[in-house]
Formats: sequence, C-alpha cells, structure tokens
Amino acid sequence: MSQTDGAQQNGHASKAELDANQGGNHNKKTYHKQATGLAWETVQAHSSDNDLKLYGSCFCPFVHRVWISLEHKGLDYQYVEVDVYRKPKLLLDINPRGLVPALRHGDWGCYESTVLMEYLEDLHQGKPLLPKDPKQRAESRLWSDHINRHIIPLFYRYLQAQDANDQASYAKELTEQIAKLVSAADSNGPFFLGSKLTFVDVQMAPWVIRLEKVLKPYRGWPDPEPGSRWEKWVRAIEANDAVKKTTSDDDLYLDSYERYAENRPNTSQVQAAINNGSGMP
Ligand SMILES: N[C@@H](CCC(=O)N[C@@H](CS)C(=O)NCC(=O)O)C(=O)O
Repeated sequence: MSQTDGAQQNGHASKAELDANQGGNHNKKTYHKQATGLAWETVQAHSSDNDLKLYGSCFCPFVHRVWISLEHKGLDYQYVEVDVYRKPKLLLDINPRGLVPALRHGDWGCYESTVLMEYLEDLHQGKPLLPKDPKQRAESRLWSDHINRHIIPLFYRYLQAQDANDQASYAKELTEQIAKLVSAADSNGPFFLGSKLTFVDVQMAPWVIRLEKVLKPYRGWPDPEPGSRWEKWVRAIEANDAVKKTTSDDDLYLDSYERYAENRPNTSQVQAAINNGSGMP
C-alpha cells in the first residue's frame, strides 16, 4: 500500500472508519495508522518476516524508544504496525493489556518499553546503550525512572489541561523536572553521559521530539535557551541517525495528538489515567 492510500492514513478517518476519540465528528483529527517520511522508509526496509518483531503504532512515543534502540544497535527485525485502539489478537496474545510496544522473539513475547529496551541490551548484539560501569548503569536506570515517573506524566497532564492556570502550573513543573534531569547529565555532553547516545537519551528522545512537534504548537512550549546545556542535548538527539530514521513528518504528530490537546473522551488509557489521577498504564 502506498503512503497516501486511504483517508484514514492521514489523520482524517474516512466515514466508515471513525475512531472512538472523534465522537462521531468527521472533522476531528485522529491518530495516524501509518508512518510517514524517514520513519516510513524504515518501516519498508523492515517489512520482511523476521524472528524478532516489534509491534508498534507510528505515533507512539513508547514504541519510538524501542524502535530507536533497534536502529541504534543495527539489529535485524521486522516492524509491524498495529491499530492499538482496535487491539488485534496478535497484540493481545503478547500483551493482554493491549498496549504497544510489544516484542515477539521466536515464540516468546514481552511488553513495556523500558523492559524491552533492557531485553535488547541483554541480547548483547550490536551497539550497547547501557554503559559498562555498574555505577553508571545504576544511574542510567535511576534517571530513566525519573523520566517515567515525573517527566512523562507531566507531559500529558500539561497537554490535556484545558484551563490556562493549570497549563501554566504544569508548564512550570515540567520545566523543573527536565531541569533536574539536565543537571544530572555530563556537563559537556552533548548526550546524557557524554559523547555517545546511551540508554537515558533513548528513554527521553521521543518526548524531546514531541516537545517540539506537539507541545510547542498546542501549548507554546519554548525553544531551548540558546547556548544552554538543554539546547545542546536537544540538538544532539534531533540529529541522531536512529532518532531521525524512526521519526515521521510533523503532521503525523500534530494530527495524532489533537485528541490529547482537546482532552477528548475515549482517547487512550494514558489520557484516562491522567484524568482519573491513577497510575500511568
Ligand atoms: N508503560 C507502557 C505504556 C505504553 C502505552 O501507553 N502505549 C499506548 C500508545 S502510545 C497504548 O498502547 N495505548 C493503547 C490504549 O490506550 O488502549 C510502556 O512503557 O510501554
């Protein structure tokens, strides 16, 4: 199928294919079902059957982490796009919670983006992402935990907030949590541990991309301050080959996140968790 086939590929579901988040309104943008740009080229290059399969959805930042890891390591794998809100059996067979990313390796399957990144490390194939030194490994896990526990929920809280005062206070909190992470990074960089892309960079990269492509247009998230350590890190992540090869064109993110920016009902388990104040899925 070509990249432009079918109205549902470009964020406008066709009449027969309205998504639950659109509330019956054909004019509402919805999530894309197929990667675009460089990410689409990577999908095509990894479409042949393989023992190692990544089940993903092109807009998903958690999938993006695992996908960047696979590309960075140069592993042989197959990328399989799934409509995660229609939950095909091949996804539920691996993850009964019906979330992507899910990985199948032979007859074994597993899920959870951080767990999957650790699994790929444990294969000891291709370029490693965790450093050798046990203390640096522990610190990488510590700061990955900070990203998962503090930065990611705030990203969604800020994006979903409809009240201007709430938005201002979440913007401040998100800025503070990112500043904590940046202050733990190697002072020269450009990456978290120094000159090379490692685990923490990949954990954070999908949200670095989405700060620019989603939070900036929807909430006015500012560009990094010129000359700052944060700017150096952001530019290094954006310029990284594995990140570029797994990133779609801007419209895909703008369209796919409109439902979050409007905090529409039936958007996702993440959106519901933020609204209910329960733990992230
Ligand atoms: N903690 C999970 C989160 C994965 C997740 O929330 N994925 C979203 C897509 S970005 C999903 O599968 N949503 C399906 C749903 O909401 O039903 C991870 O790190 O892998």
